[in-house]
Amino acid sequence: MSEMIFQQNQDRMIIENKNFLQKAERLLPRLKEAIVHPVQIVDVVPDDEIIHGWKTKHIHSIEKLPDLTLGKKDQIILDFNNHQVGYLSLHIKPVGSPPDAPLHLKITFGEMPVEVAEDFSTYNGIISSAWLQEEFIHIDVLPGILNLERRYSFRYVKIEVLATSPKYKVCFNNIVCKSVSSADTAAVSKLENSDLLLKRIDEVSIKTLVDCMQEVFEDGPKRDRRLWLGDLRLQALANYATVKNNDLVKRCLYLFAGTPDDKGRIAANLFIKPAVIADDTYFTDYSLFFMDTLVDYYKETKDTETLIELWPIAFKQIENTLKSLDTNNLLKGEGFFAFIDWAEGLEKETAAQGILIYIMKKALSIAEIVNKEHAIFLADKIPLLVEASKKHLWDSNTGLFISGKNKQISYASQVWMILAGVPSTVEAQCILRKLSTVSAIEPSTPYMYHHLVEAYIVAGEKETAVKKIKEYWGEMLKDGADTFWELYNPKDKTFSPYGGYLINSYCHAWSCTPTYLIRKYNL
Ligand code: RAM
Repeated sequence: MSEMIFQQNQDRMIIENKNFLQKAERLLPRLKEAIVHPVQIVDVVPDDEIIHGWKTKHIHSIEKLPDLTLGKKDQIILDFNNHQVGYLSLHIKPVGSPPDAPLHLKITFGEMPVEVAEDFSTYNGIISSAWLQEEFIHIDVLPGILNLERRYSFRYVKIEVLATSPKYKVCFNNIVCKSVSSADTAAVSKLENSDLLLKRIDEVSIKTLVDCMQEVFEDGPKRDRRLWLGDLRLQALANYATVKNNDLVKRCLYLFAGTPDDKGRIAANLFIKPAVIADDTYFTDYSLFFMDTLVDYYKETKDTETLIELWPIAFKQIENTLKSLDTNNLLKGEGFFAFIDWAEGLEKETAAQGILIYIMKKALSIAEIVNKEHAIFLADKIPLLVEASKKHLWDSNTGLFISGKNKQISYASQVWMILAGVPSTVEAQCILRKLSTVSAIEPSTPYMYHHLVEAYIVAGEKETAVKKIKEYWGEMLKDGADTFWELYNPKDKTFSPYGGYLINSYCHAWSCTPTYLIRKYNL
């Protein structure tokens, strides 16, 4: 289980920018709805060869089913054939004598077979079990229609009858899901690519993005169902390459810009209801990514007004981070708290330094348009940080970047230094080649894997980039992904930083980037 517990910052004060929040409110999207029906009844059966040890087995197709009548202790598992985000409703009729006791039901939702196979009481991890998707319901009046108020994220629905009475059973019909998303899939252009695996990866990436696009870009519709800045940055890129709902990116930028704290810091994530609330978690890397997301948004839309309005708060994140540099121009220990990846034991200083340089260069790419002094400042400062990285973080013995007191070698350090352009293209190629021959801390999320693929592209190694996408996201497909996952370690498919794979999210925004990579770089 990960030792990373997000810091609490309960003493901070939020300085709301009402104007920005109103702008965000005006950009609230209307959700598009679709009615979806289950297609078959399945069972889940153990199989050691399959991820998490469970696979589904076809029992009946829905049309061929005589009826769905269940008594006490009976259960069925419905398969909706693909991932859904939405609201379940079902009609329930009593069969037999008039119901002389309430109906007690348990309904469990699963993105993956394991969630409708294993008992949720076995989960004992560090984040709340309340995320596990199950409902216990009493129904007093029958016949009736059960409309579940909570939105769920699932492919499978298990209905268990916990109790009726000896005198009656219940019959279910009209089981439907009202699926919701704010994405406009009509805008997606056809992918001209003859590689069938890449096509399928592209398709599932888009499905992942679409299912995470709600009133904001959510990180995952099962969990955390909220707006995280690190996820937003990547979703925005996939969005530009596909559904092009650029106003949703703009809305999310204004939401973050509308809720800084008294130090000008942008929170790592926001809760949207009952009102916009900045979480008391701050990550140096995520705050910096506000600038990246803004610059990408500007480059995509040429919306100068938004750029000019949000530039000061974006630049503030750079200024805040620069205060943490030591006398050698390095980000060191105490001064910052970065996420980077969920990889256990990862030393983050070098990756964070790389992110800072990457962001400053990105800001410099358009600073002239907005603020000439900032452009001069950045142009002066960036070489100092690059030099410091080469001098103190490069290990000439191994030919790799190192991080922390123990000179740790990780993918994250190399990747972010390459993305920051610290090594030359030829050096980057050598680093990536060497990396696969040494023992290094590996990526543990599709999020870090995305950056690894980008590093190969920056190093001019397109073929390896494609190979990596196929190996990683392709393997997820083989393991049964309908949408791409939050966590995936092909060497340990039970991996969860939270203490149990039941709580992992199996439709996760930061995993949707292959569509961007394939389309943007013509892979
Ligand atoms: C988790 C979520 C989210 C991510 C943070 C750092 O809570 O998966 O996507 O941005 O971690």
